[in-house]
Amino acid sequence: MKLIIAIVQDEDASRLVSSLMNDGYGVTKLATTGGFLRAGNTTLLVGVDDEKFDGAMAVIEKVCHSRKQVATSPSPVAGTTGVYMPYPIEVMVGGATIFVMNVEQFVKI
Ligand code: 2BA
Repeated sequence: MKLIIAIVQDEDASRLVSSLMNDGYGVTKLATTGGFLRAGNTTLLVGVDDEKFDGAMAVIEKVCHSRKQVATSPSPVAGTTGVYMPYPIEVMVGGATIFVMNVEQFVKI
């Protein structure tokens, strides 16, 4: 058995949960925040039997899209003023950031 930890954009999360559930996967949804953008994203925990792993990954790949987002970054100190001026930078986020772990034990009591 494997545990898929998938960090996805909020825009994709609802459809992804529905698609996984419809295909018979168990899903836990967590509200999370990205360290770089400091913006909300969604982390899904999906425990899957080995033979269903590829199917789950295919669903994630199908549903999650990459998008441009604008982050604000501080500029170098402007001249002699000592003032940092924020300026926008564009980053490409997603489709999904995925960690896969082997599950030693799965217990439901
Ligand atoms: P954030 O940390 O908010 O990052 C959002 C996007 O900003 C990233 O998209 C990437 O395109 C860009 N980015 C992140 N760190 C950067 C940096 N130091 N310099 C320049 N650009 C940077 P994704 O790579 O698709 O990541 C989406 C979200 O997945 C991340 O949101 C974070 O919540 C999570 N994530 C990504 N890599 C991770 C990792 N190694 N460990 C834990 N979480 C991770």
